Amino acid sequence: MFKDDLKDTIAAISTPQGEGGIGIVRLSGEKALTVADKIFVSSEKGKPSGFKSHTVHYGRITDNGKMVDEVLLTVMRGPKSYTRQDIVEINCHGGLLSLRRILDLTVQHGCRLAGPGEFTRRAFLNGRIDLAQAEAVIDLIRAKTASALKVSLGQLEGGLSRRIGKIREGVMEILVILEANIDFPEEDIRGYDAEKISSGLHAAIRQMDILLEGSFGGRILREGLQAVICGKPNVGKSSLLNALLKKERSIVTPVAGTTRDTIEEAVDVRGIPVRLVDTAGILKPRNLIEKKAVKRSRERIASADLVILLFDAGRRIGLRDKELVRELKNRNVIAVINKIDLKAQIDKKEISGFFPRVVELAARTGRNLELLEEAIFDFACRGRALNPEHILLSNLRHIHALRDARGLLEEADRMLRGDSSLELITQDLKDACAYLDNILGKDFSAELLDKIFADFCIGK
Ligand SMILES: Nc1nc2c(ncn2[C@@H]2O[C@H](COP(=O)(O)OP(=O)(O)OP(=O)(O)O)[C@@H](O)[C@H]2O)c(=O)[nH]1
Ligand SMILES: [Mg+2]
Repeated sequence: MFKDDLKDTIAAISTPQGEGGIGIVRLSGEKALTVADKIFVSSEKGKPSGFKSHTVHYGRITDNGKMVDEVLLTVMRGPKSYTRQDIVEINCHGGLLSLRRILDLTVQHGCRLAGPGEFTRRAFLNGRIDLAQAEAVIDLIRAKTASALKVSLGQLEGGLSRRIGKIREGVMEILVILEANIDFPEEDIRGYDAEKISSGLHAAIRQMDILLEGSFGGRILREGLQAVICGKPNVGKSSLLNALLKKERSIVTPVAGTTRDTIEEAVDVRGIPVRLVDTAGILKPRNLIEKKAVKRSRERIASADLVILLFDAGRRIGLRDKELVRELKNRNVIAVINKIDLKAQIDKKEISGFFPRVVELAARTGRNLELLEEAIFDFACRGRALNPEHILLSNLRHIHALRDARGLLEEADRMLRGDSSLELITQDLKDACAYLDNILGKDFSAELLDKIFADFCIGK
């Protein structure tokens, strides 16, 4: 388990591994400036510990008088810095060796290597940002589309935190009234105030619902929509994957059973990040390889947000197709009739009887591909515009916590209308607040922080 020691001065390479125009070594902590004093020389008067905050200085990093690299050094004194501690950033040439040597030097002079996300963790622990904002940092780095980036920027700027804070405030106000009533039961405020309390609870629940409504889209923008292409062998699944990706990623042949393993690729469908999966055709396995291939296909189908079920326009619907239709009856399916360039044998009406959304296209030529893209986009938006400006909730941890808090408020409301004791009701409200606090990180455990920051890159 990670142990926070904010007294340590931490150091890390903050730019990606590999060659680059510039690379950055970042230090944070009370010794950042004195360590910089020991390794930085310049023609300017004074040393980093004497430099003004938020200034950049040209010079060299040296090791025992020998030059290591030519650099620009930035000084940011706490509390006006990312971590609220003194920060030094050394911009050097972006070769791995130069970066490593500078990092080594900082360690020799008293820094400790930073853990994943430890700079952001400090920003949180020192109260510059709350936990939801800290989590937005990694989402921002990982964002795959412009819309996903907008959502995480909104969270980083505190949009989600403010909304959660407001809901919490509302719940706290109710708690205060109820607790007063517990303390002074003789002044029976229950009759009249029950109305007021109930309307307060409803207002909080409504606010939660607004956030939760956007969360489907938010989660998709954050994690990507997993869409699995499936169907009988040879219907053109791999051709469709390639067409959507606009590159020859999957092997396509006229031989049934070409694809054996699942193939996953990311694609941007009108701003929606989609994780597209090509699967092996569902067939009656003739050998162990096919058995494993079909098993894998089924696993991917089971975990998909959206299933793209392919049919071959040039063939009648067969037993296997029907089997798949039955299996997928209660799932989110877009039915695709592929190979519309061929003479139609398939009964389209039968398919639209199974699934409301049917798209006809030719994967080989790309004809009508835009109709499928539209259908995927519509599914992700669920009939509403997926407007990143209105989405604040995207992280599964936040979604679960908010749902749990909502459940407790509903229960409290039910109890209020019955004759449950006020103690029980207030306990529910307190627990609901605890869930909300958990989102913002007002109450946290080292384990939770470890779990969240383990996903971060070192140096962030
Ligand atoms: N006429 C026509 N043929 C197509 C179309 N799309 C794919 N095909 C052909 O159908 C054959 C099978 O295509 P694949 O994409 O390999 O089919 P698959 O569903 O991935 O097949 P398996 O991996 O074996 O399950 C190939 O010969 C493709 O060129 C289309 O729109 N029209
Ligand atoms: Mg294939």
